[in-house]
Amino acid sequence: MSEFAKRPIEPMQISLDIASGSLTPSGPTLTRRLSDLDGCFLNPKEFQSDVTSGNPIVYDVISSLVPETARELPQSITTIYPGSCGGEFYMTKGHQHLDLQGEIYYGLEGTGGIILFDGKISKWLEITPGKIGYIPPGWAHRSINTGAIKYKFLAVYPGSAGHDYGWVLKNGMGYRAFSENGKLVLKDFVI
Ligand code: PAN
Ligand code: ZN
Repeated sequence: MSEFAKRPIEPMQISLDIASGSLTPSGPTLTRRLSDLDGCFLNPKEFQSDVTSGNPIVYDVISSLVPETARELPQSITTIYPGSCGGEFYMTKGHQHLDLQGEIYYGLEGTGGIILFDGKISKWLEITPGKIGYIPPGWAHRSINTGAIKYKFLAVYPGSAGHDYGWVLKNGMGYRAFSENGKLVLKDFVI
């Protein structure tokens, strides 16, 4: 233990309730409404109109008590609501890790996936319950709900990874995920 400036968190058991998407014990919950995703959707008119007429919740993220500090492995549950804005499926903001470290997602409920972009190459990984999505270091990632019910997944990531949202605004996200007759259609992301 001598190499640790401060003792890491104690071993702990965490209960995951998939139906409610909750962790016990849990840390903070972050709720993102449509207005928090300004600049993410392609169609500004549809975006503004949906914000004005109800500003729905797009997703929430429940964190465990494990701190976002070096050497720890925090977890979170993301729940993305079903829906679309201007024909694009509801999505997370998307980010690159400030410190380029990998991450694991594990599908819990619903149907969705991850758009991954390393600045040149774009990938899509479908995530359904029981599927693990591996995000290698250096791949920006954005999650999409492609189904008609809530899409939930567990994320486990290095505590020192950090979240760089500006990277996506500057470099784009590789693909956009459109709903055409309820089916996923990926189109190139044009900056
Ligand atoms: C996830 C994401 C979570 C929300 O825990 O942070 O799904 O997405 P945004 O952070 O892009 O809004 C993760 O990838 N953590 O590293
Ligand atoms: Zn991440």
